[in-house]
Amino acid sequence: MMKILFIQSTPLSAYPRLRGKRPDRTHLIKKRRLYFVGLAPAILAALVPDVEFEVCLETIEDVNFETDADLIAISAMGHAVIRSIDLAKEFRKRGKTVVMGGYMVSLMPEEAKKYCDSVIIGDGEKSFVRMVEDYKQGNLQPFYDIPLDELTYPLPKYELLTEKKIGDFLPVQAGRGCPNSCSFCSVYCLYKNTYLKREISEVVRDIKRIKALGYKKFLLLDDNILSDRAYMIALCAEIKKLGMQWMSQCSINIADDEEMLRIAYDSGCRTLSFGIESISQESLNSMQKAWAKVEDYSRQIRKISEAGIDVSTEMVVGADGDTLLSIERTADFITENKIVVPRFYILTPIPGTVFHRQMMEQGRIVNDQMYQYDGAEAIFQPKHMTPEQLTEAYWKLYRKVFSFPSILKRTIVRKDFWSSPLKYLFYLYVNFYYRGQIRKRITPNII
Ligand code: B12
Ligand code: SF4
Repeated sequence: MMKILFIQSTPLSAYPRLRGKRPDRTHLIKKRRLYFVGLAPAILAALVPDVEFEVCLETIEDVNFETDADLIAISAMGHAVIRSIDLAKEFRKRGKTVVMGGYMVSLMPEEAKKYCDSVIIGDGEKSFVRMVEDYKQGNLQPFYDIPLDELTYPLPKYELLTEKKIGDFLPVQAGRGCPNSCSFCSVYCLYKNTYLKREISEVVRDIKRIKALGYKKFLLLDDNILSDRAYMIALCAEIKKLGMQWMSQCSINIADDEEMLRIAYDSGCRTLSFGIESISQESLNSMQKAWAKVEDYSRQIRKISEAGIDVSTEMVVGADGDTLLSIERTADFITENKIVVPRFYILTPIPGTVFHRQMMEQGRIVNDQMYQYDGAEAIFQPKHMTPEQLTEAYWKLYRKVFSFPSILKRTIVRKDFWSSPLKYLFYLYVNFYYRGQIRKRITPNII
């Protein structure tokens, strides 16, 4: 029987553990537990049931270079691609056939192909099956890019994930893509404005399986579950029957749709993450995100919280409207709005995105070593500061948001603490965990 080893590589930390040393990017980020796991290996394994499929999540497991697998399949997210390339080189040195896929290599297939035998561009559902067939026939092609006209796949092999040290929830996906066009976004870059959604019965099948495996929660991995309102309403109606809790991400405009908020909560939605990006409207406008309104943020966050759904946020610093002062004030915004799990990145022009093209055209890229683009260091010339000032302002912001006073105000010193003490104590734990990451200058998003 043919055997595939699938590896989800881990990123390299930009900074060594000891403070004060120069960044060296040789330190693999390792964790005892990976709370959020991706769905790609479970789907790919299900697509080729006649193949033995082994999964290595490198953040929590070591790669077995002595494997007897015939084919090494490596996935790459963002800057972890540099580790994927190192792995590809090492396996090829050992005489293995290596294929790569995932978001990052889909944005830079020609570059990725230099290091492996074959690259899958975009969705893998059709391409991967063809690739495995071709491999068996000794006819592997350099690139596979078979677009999907509908999104459908067999029941993911969740057992490949449940045996690992992961969180108390499993991933499900209802759709891919997003109708918005934010200039920095890899999702927009791959899917443009399309939204591929699965049959609701198929999504429900997966959730039922998760429930049967003993889980009470799931993570809906969609980029924006609000992409199709009617679909979301119909999906929530089915999810509600299953009595599970779930979390996901969507655009903050859900706050202005009371009916949708109620339906989501009733179906078990308890946490939503929002890419609110910036407290500068000028910055939002510069990112093709003018539909988001800073003046509405506080009210919207309150509305969502009042509906019983916890708010987590993702923000970027360094866009054209940002100043050193606005970045500093972002910390106050987070504390005042009691965001329980805030995350930040330095705005980064990922090759392939509209923002990258803009920065190239304007001659503002100051570091063209794309493998260093980890969202924790400025690599372009911001409008109102130097790149070095931006990097420093970013870490200062993180330190302030994860200072003891801010952590306490956002988690346990709040009026609604006694409504759900265990939940807020859990958030307190997550905040302390993040604080530890920040002290090592690791962007705290890999848990
Ligand atoms: C879950 C998730 C995580 C988890 C899990 C990571 C893990 N180690 O398993 C956490 C939260 C830890 C995480 C961390 C990071 N993530 Co992440 N993550 C996701 C998320 C939300 C879902 C991934 C998923 O399962 N999707 C569903 C599956 C089915 O889709 P898929 O992964 O694209 O896989 C399909 C195809 O791409 C293809 N495929 C994928 N891999 C491979 C490999 C081979 C060999 C083949 C043949 C095919 C193939 O087949 C699949 C079926 O079609 C995506 C957003 C998204 N919607 O996908 C972001 C996303 C992939 N992450 C992203 C980033 C940037 C990161 C970080 C680098 C963030 C950071 N700055 O630190 C880190 C890197 C961590 C790492 N180990 O590499 C970006 C990637 C952008 C880019 N240009 O690459 C995304 C797209 C988010 C975004 N909107 O920007 N992430
Ligand atoms: S709303 Fe989110 S997923 Fe959609 S294009 Fe903007 S950043 Fe990307």
